[in-house]
Amino acid sequence: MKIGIVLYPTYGGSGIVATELGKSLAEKGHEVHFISYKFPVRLNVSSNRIFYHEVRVSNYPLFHYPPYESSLTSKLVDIIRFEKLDVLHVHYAIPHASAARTAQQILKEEGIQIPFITTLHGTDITLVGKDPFFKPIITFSINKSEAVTTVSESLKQDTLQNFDIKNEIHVIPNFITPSNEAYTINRDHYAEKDELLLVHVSNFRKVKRLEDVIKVFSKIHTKIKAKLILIGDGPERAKAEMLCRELGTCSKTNFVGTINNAREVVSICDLFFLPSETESFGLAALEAMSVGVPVISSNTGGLPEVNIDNYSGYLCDVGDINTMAEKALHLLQNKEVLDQFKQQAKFQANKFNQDKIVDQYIALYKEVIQKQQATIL
Ligand code: GMT
Repeated sequence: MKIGIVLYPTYGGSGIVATELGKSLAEKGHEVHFISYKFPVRLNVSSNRIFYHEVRVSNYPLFHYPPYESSLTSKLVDIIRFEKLDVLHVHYAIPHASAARTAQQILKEEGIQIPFITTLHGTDITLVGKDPFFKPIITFSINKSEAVTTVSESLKQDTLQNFDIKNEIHVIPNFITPSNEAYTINRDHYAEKDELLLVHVSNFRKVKRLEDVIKVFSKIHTKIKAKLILIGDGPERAKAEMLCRELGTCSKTNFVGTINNAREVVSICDLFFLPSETESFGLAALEAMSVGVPVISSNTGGLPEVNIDNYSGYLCDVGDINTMAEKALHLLQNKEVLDQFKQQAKFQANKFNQDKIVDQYIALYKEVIQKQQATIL
C-alpha cells in the first residue's frame, strides 16, 4: 500500500507514535509518505520506502495568522494526486482531520477517491476538543473519517461522551518499539553508586503536574539517598525550578532538557513518575516500563490500561502526593520488591507489542480501501 501519514513532528506522543508506525509499515514493505511542517524528530532511519513532504506556510504580510490548514490541504491534494496514495492516516484531529476531509472533497471533483483514517491521541479531545469553539469541526471531521481510532478505551469513552459521534471508534493502543541499540550510558554521570534514580519525562505542560513530581521527591529524599532526573522542557519549567529552590532539592535534581536518548537515560533509573491530571494513554510510562522501570502514576484516563496497580507500579489519585511518596518509598526501600516490579513492568510493556499493533492498523487500512472500492464499482 501507499500510505500518507500526517503528524505533528515534535517529541509529543502523537508524533512519536505516528513516526514509529510509519517506520514499521515501511519495514513491512509499504510505501510511507510523512507530511508535516518539520522533519519528524524520531524519523531517524533511511529507507527507499520512506518519503517526507514538508508543508510550507505562506507568510504574506496580509496573513496575521499563517493559514496552516490551507497549506496542509493543498499539500495533501498534491501528494495524493502525484504519488497516487491509497490511504491517508492523520494523527490528531485539529487541523489534520479537517484538512484531510477538504483534500478528499477537492480530489473527488477530479475523480480521485481516497479514504482517510483519524487517530485521536487525547489532547485533541480532552483539552483542545472541550473548548466548545472547536467542537463542530472536530465532530464533523471525526464523523467524516472513513475510520476513527483512539489510543485507549478511556479516550474512546471520553470522545463518545463529549461529541456526537456517528462513526464506530476502534481502540488501537500505542506500542513499544524494540530498542535494538545496546545502551552505552554511564550511570555514574547521574548518580553516586549508592543513590537511587527517579525520573520524569514530559513536555512540562500544566496537565503533567510537574510540581507533584518535585513535591513527592522532596518527601522521599530525606528518607533515602536519591536523585531526580527531569527530562523535557516546557511552560512549567521555571515554576518547577523555583519550587526545587523553595524545597531545597536543587542539588539533587537534574533538569536535563529535551534529549534524543530519553529512553536510554530512563533505562538507568529505578522509578518513573507520571502524576498527570489526565493522560489518554501515557506513552512515556510505557516506554519506561519497556526498559524495566516501574511507574508511579495517577489513575486517570488511559493510565490504568497501561500501568497495572501493584504490579508494574502503582496508581494513585491525582494530586495525592502523600500516597505517591509512600508507594515510591515502599519500592525503593525494598530491593527485592523493586527488582520484582522492574521485571513485571517489562512483562506488562511487552503486551504492547509493536508488530501486533501495527498489523491492526494495516487491517484497518485494507478495510477502508476495500469499502471505498466497493462504493466506486
Ligand atoms: O502528552 C502530551 O501532552 C502530548 C500528547 C500528544 O498529542 O502528542 O500526548 C497524547 O498522545 C500520546 C500518544 O498517543 C499519549 O500517550 C498521551 O497520553 C496523550 N497526552 C494526553 O492525553 C495528555
